[in-house]
Amino acid sequence: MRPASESIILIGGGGHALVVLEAAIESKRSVRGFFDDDEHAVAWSRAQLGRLGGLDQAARHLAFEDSESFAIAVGGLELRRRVIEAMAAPVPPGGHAPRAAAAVVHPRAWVSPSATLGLGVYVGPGAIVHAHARIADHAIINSGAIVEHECDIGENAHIAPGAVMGGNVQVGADTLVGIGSRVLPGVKIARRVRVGAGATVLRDVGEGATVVGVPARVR
Ligand code: JB3
Repeated sequence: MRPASESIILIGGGGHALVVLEAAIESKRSVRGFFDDDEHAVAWSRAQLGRLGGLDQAARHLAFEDSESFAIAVGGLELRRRVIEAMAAPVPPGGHAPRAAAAVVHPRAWVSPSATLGLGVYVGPGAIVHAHARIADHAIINSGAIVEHECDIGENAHIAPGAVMGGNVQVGADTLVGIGSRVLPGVKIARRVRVGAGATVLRDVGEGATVVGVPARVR
C-alpha cells in the first residue's frame, strides 16, 4: 500500500510550472521537484525547485517511485498531450504504473461541490467552476476563468485566464479557449480548436478550427 501523504512532482519547469507550484504550496501540498530539459528553467531559477531530470525521464522515474504523484505543468497543449501519452506508455520491467495525476486547485478558486474534476486538473486563483460542471482529466482552468453551470470541459483543454464560459458550454479535448474570450451559453466547441484572445463565440465551432474576433469567425 502506498503512503497517503505522497509528494508530487511537476512535469515541466517553465511559467506554467510556477503557478502550479504556488497553487500546490498554498493548498498544503509538498512538491519535490520538476522535470524539464532546461536545467535553468524558471522553476529552478525563480522558485529554487530542484530539477529531477529531463522531460523524457519523468515516466520512468514515476514507474519506480512509490510515494509520488505528478502534475503536468507545461502550458502548451501539444506538449501536454505528448506527456499524457508518455505516462500511459507500457511500464518498464520491474516498475509499476504511475500513480494517478494529482489535481491542483488553488485555495482561492471556487469549485462547486456539485462539479466534478478529473485527474491532473489545474484550477487557478480566482477561477470559478460552477454547479454540475465537469472538468475532464488534465484540463487547465486558468486564473480568473469562469466555467458556468453544467459546462463540459474536455481532456487537456485550456480555459485561459479571464475566459468566460456561459452555462452548458461544451469544450472538446485539446482545445485552447484564449485569454479573456467569451463563449455564449450552450455553444459547443469541438476538439483541437483555437479560440483567439478576446473572441466572443456565438455559434458552434468544428474540430480543428481557429476562430477569432467579435463575433468570432473562422480564420
Ligand atoms: O498565460 C499564462 C497564464 N500561462 C502560459 C502557459 C499556459 O503556457 C505561460 O505564460 C506560458 O506561455 C506557457 O507556460 P509554459 O508551458 O510553462 O511555457 P514556458 O515558460 O515556455 O516553459 C515551457 C517549458 O517546457 C520550458 O521549460 C521548456 O524547456 C519545455 N519545453 C517547451 N517545449 C519543451 C518543449 N520541452 C521539450 N522536451 N520539448 C518541447 O517541445
